[in-house]
Amino acid sequence: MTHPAFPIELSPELIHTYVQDGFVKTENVLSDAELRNYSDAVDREVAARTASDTRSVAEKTTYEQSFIQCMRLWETSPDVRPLSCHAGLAGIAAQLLGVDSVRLWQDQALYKEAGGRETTPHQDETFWPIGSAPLVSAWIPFDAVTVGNGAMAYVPGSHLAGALTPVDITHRSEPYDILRDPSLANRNPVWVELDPGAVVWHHGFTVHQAAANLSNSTRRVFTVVYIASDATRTKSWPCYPLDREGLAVGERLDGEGMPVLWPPPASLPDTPATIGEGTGPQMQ
Ligand SMILES: O=C(O)CCC(=O)C(=O)O
Repeated sequence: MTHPAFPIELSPELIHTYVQDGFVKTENVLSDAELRNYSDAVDREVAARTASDTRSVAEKTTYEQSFIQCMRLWETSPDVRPLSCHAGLAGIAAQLLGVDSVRLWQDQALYKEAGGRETTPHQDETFWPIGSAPLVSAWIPFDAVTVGNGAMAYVPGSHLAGALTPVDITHRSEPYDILRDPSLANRNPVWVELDPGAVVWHHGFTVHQAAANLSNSTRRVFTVVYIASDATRTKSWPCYPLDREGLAVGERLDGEGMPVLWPPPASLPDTPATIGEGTGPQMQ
């Protein structure tokens, strides 16, 4: 089988860093023009979806104080779709996961408002009924991020521990203190500051958190989560993207809400016929 050339080819050293640490930074992935176009498009979509919410940060729930979360923007915004389906990003995801093909698991805006609280340390993949399928997140800031305005921190090698106790990042119940999990052997999270255009990638089981936003402006971040195309549903518990496609336990992830993004499709995927509940805040 022949594969298309990757638009952005990673060095073996970068891939090794990801395999070893469970996270890696890639510089200069998006040009200034792309950042401008995509951030304008995401800003517009977030503004449209949150127009009726006039609450201050202090009036929001603990979860909402971490970020404004809008999901599946590619489904409602043709202007965001080229970012969610970006061949360069999807090709990087395939290289990091070491697979021939990846599909979209989800995209979302995570806008941490000025004064927003930290994001509680957690693992992502324990939230979803997909077992330990190869899964990687691209965390794409539109502006420079520092520890002072909401940068992420990752526990190196924590992905190798596999699924730990899920953390209730909504704070509806007391969240598990995952940083104290014995399998992490008191390893400390490493903060990653980024220039615009850079992207940081993390494995589905990497323990990560984000700092509070102590600055005067919103930390604007977009994330795209990729999963190996042959992943299957492993549990029956409710999960919007899988339930929408009517997928039973054991079935392969497939359907118009989870398009294959690498190898790149001939044209951008169409808007799914069913855009329903899944666009607002959810555990991520
Ligand atoms: O941006 C944040 O505050 C948290 C992001 C996160 O947890 C993720 O992308 O998995």
